[in-house]
Amino acid sequence: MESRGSVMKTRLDFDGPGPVLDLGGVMVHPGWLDTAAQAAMVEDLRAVIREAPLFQPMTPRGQAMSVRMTAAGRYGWFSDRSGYRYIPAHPAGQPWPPIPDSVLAAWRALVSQVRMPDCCLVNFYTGAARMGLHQDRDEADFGWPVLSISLGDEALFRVGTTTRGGPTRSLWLRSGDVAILGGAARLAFHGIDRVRPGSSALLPKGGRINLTLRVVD
Ligand code: MD6
Ligand code: FE
Repeated sequence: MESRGSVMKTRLDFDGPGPVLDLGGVMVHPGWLDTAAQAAMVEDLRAVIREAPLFQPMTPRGQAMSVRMTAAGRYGWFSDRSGYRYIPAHPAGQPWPPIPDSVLAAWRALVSQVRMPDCCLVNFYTGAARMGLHQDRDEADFGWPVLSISLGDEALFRVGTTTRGGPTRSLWLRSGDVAILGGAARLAFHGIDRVRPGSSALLPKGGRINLTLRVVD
């Protein structure tokens, strides 16, 4: 049993695609996207953000989240004083743009060629942003995994069990890594403790983008 808060060291000198890492049932594919694929995806995401600008959600308790967000697909995830939920349009009113094919390709390769995700949540982290431990449980069917893609600066990803307060393990996610929360780990608590500013050259102004693809309803 790993001690609480241990950081996996095995992948620190790892570069490029290779074996899948199992972080408490969360499957991590290091370097699944090569640099060219990452750059192409960022271009597609720039178009998404032009149509659906990043916004800063409020938690139900009324605090601004440190991560800025937007979305693509039939639904986007949203939070305000009324709670967490999926909404069919950007808060400014326009429909969410379609999920780029470059992003869907990862889902097709790793999850399903039949059922496409309903939502691609786009999270943008500056150096100070973090994401507290949470479960992704606003979707109707936990039989579908959540697929996550990391782009830009490295981030310390913490994964626990399905019970709050259980033991956790951590891993630095790098640009191009893909993580899948599925099966018994679908409802695992997880979060981002911090990002490492300047650790990637992918985004000219720095920062980190995390995409999560979900089947919503
Ligand atoms: C992040 N990720 O990597 C936060 N959720 O910035 C998530 O919250 C997440 O990585 C569901 C599935 C995979 C994830
Ligand atoms: Fe999550």
